[in-house]
Amino acid sequence: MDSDGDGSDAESATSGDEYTFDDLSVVMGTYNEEAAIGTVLDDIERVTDGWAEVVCVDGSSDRTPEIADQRGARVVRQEPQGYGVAVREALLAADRPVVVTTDCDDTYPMEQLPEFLDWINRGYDVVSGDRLYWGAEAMPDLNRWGNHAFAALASLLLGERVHDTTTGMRAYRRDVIEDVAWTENTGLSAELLIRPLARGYDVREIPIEYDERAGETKLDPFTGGAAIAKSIVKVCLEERKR
Ligand SMILES: Nc1nc2c(ncn2[C@@H]2O[C@H](COP(=O)(O)OP(=O)(O)OP(=O)(O)O)[C@@H](O)[C@H]2O)c(=O)[nH]1
Ligand SMILES: [Mg+2]
Repeated sequence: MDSDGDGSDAESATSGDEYTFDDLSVVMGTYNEEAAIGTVLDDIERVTDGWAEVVCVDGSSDRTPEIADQRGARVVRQEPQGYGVAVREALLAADRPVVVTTDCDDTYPMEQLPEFLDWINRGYDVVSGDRLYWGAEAMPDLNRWGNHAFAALASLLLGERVHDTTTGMRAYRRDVIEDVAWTENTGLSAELLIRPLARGYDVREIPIEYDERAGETKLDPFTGGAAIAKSIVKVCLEERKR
């Protein structure tokens, strides 16, 4: 992976026309996020001048889907079955050649969408937002320690240093999404980084800002953390056997 700033791995791979916001889908799982969804969708609209497609896979019992629909997002209804089930569906529902994931909780910087697109245009297949680079002070301590531990575990098993395995904000070329069979639920975010890296795709981590969450968390840090650790070990071992 390249995160040293010179872009040496992938820059030469760029060819043809560059992707614009017209080529971008921003996708998310949404589960009772009425405190945040208006701001998140307004930010995407403002930053991309209304050009990006937005897909919300929604399991809410509050007004989240109505707010999303009013703001022009494509809303796919789904029984709540966990983070990964929703985000996988959202990734596969996206129509455009570049797909960015986010959480719908106003933690991730939509202002950095142009940077993500820029790194894809430089030839990277996956661009991963590293929340820990700037310290992630807004993150609860337990989550921050857990996220450092997940990154250490994944780095050890992959034989390559990764810094934030559980970030919710990444950009992917559509081919990557379509070429891999995704299996994890709570651990999907880690899987979405590990399998492309293990298969030789060009992956780059970039520093991102991370804000305090609006609304209630949907993740239990203990059961969720255990599920993520298990997914990291399982996915790394599966990739070694391929
Ligand atoms: N449709 C759907 N969305 C979900 C489900 N579980 C979580 N989500 C969404 O997935 C995203 C991630 O969930 P979060 O609660 O933010 O999890 P987290 O980022 O690990 O935890 P925080 O640090 O509290 O933000 C949010 O946009 C949720 O609304 C689900 O079962 N169904
Ligand atoms: Mg979140």
